Amino acid sequence: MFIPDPLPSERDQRRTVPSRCEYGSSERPRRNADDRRIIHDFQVRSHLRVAEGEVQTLRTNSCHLQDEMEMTQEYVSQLQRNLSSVLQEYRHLHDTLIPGLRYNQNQHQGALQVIERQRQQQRSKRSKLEEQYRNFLKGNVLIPRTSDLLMDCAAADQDLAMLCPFCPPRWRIYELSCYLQSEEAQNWEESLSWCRERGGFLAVVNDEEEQNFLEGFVNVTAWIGLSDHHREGNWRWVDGTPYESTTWVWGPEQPNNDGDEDCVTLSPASQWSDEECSEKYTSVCERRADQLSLKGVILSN
Ligand SMILES: [Ca+2]
Ligand SMILES: [Ca+2]
Ligand SMILES: [Ca+2]
Repeated sequence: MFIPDPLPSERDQRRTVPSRCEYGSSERPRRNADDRRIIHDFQVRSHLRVAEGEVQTLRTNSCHLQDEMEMTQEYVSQLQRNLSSVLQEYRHLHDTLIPGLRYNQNQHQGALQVIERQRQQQRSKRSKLEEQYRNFLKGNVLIPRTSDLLMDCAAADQDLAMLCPFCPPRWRIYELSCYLQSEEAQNWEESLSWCRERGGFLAVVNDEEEQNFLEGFVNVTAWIGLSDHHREGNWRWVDGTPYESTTWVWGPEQPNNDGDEDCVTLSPASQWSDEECSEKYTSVCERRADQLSLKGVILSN
């Protein structure tokens, strides 16, 4: 029986799968190479698995980072909203509350000033009440100095006796004298009598202060109590006051005895002039003020 040779291809195929026993000593290197390739492939696959794991880890981390970034952005947005709200509240406080507080502060300061004034007034009242109480304990009577009659009162001595100068009706008080100007014009002798009839004398100018008062007191030219009709150039005051002891307030070029001028006048805001005694002028009279003694009285302002 004929058995044909297998086709080369089949033979080769058969050789590709040799039995373990078919390997000769010459095929051992090929086997080592295959082993290395297998080992290499195994190592590559292992590295690939590790790499795939690392890639997966990176993906996971990347995802977490993205989540954290989104949370951070949301947090930043929340902070911005909070900051905007705070700024809005600050503007509201600055525009409304702070001016209101300043207004209230000014109101309070004004109220404090009023209270301080009232406090000072109360202290003053208390001081006066304490003074009144001390005077009450001493047996003194306190009278307010509200009447014109009491305006010139002054304590006379240490016993607190109060002397109050006063004038008759229509007379004007100045220091401790009273003054009255007539309405009718008369000669000097008639004026002298007119004043005596009223308890006074033609005014005697004792000093510059009295002269200043009289210049403001008279409203028209008036006789005063000075003359040299007894002897030319020998001036005498009607009350006996020495002429040399008083202030001389002659006007310009006076006295000039023009003709026969022996009596003296005083004019508003002006000085003395000698005139003829027969001329007619008003009279300015003077008298000492009466004085009322008030013992045990203290005047309060
Ligand atoms: Ca006088
Ligand atoms: Ca004369
Ligand atoms: Ca004259």
